[in-house]
Amino acid sequence: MSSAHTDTFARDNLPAAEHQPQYLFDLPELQFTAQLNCASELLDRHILEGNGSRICIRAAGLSWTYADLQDKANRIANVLVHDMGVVPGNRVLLHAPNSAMMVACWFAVIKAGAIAVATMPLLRAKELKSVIDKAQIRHALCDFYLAVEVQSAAQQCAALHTVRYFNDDGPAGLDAAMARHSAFFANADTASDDTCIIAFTSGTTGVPKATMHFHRDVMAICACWPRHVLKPCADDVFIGSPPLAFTFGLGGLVLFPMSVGASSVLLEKAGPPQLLEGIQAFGATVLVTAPTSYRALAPHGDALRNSTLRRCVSAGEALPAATRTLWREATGLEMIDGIGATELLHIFISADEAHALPGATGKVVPGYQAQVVDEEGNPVPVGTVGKLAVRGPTGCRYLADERQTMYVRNGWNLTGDAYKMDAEGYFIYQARTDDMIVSSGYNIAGPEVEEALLLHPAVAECAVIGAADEERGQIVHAFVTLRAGLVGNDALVKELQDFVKNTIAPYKYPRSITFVSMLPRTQTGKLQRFKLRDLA
Ligand code: 3UK
Repeated sequence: MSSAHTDTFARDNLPAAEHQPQYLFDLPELQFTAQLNCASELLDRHILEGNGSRICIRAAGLSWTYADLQDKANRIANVLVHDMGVVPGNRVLLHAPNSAMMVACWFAVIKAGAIAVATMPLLRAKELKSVIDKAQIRHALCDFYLAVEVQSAAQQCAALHTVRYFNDDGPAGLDAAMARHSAFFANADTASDDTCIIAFTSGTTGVPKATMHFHRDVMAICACWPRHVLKPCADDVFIGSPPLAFTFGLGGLVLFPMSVGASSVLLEKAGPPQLLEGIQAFGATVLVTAPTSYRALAPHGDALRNSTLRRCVSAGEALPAATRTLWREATGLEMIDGIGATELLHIFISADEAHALPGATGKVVPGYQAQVVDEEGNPVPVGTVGKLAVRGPTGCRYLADERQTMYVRNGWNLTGDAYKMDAEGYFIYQARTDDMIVSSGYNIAGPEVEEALLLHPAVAECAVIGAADEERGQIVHAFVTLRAGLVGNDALVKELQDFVKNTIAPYKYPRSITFVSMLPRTQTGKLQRFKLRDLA
């Protein structure tokens, strides 16, 4: 295996071999060649196989074939190498909403053997600066529409010296530079273990961690969950909400559709109204979004029931059984839940429609192994709550970060989730390990109380946390948003409390309930429980 990286930053900052997880490559589809550039596999291959005229990306007023995307990506790769001085191994910042140009830039970076560092479009200069400093970034490709924050970050980061904007009509813009360059580009001959993406975790607290993923990792995630669970075909039309800077979005909206020659609809804004409109306008067949988005879309079930939609993927947060039922009753469609993590790149426990078990995430995805362990890392008996441990072809490699030894223990990735496994091998989510509520000595998982509350017709959304309490250590405190037209009062508090007591073990009921108009969430759709803890 010979690395193409003349800039050895990524390799120099990998965790020591003994701190990396154990990797599994047992499946025949996980046999990778020593030299591998994932852009050749996901993009150029389709043109070589005669499928260049198939649609690859669609967006409002835009339709690119695979050949179109290759043309753009090759031109941008030439701009990167010849105008901007990018060499293999350099990190390139990508900052844009989900769009066709964002995807072209991503492939250009990969083709050049550089490392794509995609960032959420809502990041402010201060947050961009921490990404730029941590990944030591000198080059950036950004949407002109986000130029203000990027320029302000660039002023504070001396190292960032070349920034090109797309959607900038001026002579210095990326589009003008692309026109001056050839549409041919010979991809860098990267090693399968050359890093090609650095993904920042969307952690709800603390300093963001940078995870490093190789060309082979990108191909490995395409060979595992989509191939064995989602089973997409070339005629599928993907649509969804997660940003491409979130690996849930990168996989679900770019890598997986392209791995089978399908197409993807990219929406710059992807709230429930835009998703609904997009599904209808583009004839989408696969929807990729988070549980809250399914709850918000459910009232439009009739429109969706008669649409082209056939598969619905939920990840990022636990899918409450009540949401699964709501969606099935509204649309006639069973959901595909899956737990993934930035550290493992994508989904490793999931179940297809036929194997879905309400309240469970699913079974381990072929290619991965998972177990529930105790504090010492020993497997616990079936039905016992413990820490989720996973290993497979992908795994955690933090860039120069002491937290590596917390995430990887004895070769297993510890995701920070409390789970139990049943006798059939279904994994049942409890809570984040640090979110378990301990009240009067009882362990209570907030999501279980949330599940119960969601079954009540007045509840639109809810979040349950442990609030400090002198007598009991912690008490169960629920934040509830009500369905349109309803008002919260003491009578409703009492009604919800009684409802929970009648649904699950009474000691788990929320002793305190606050009605709120909305719940705090990250840009990846995750509940920010720490913000609620501060409130409580
Ligand atoms: C939680 C889930 C229960 C869980 C992600 C799909 O979410 C992704 O990555 P992040 O690094 O967060 C990882 C953590 O999120 N989680 C995600 N999915 C589920 N909990 N059920 C689920 N279905 O705490 C996990 O440890 O932001 C998801 C694909 C790629 C991803 N990066």
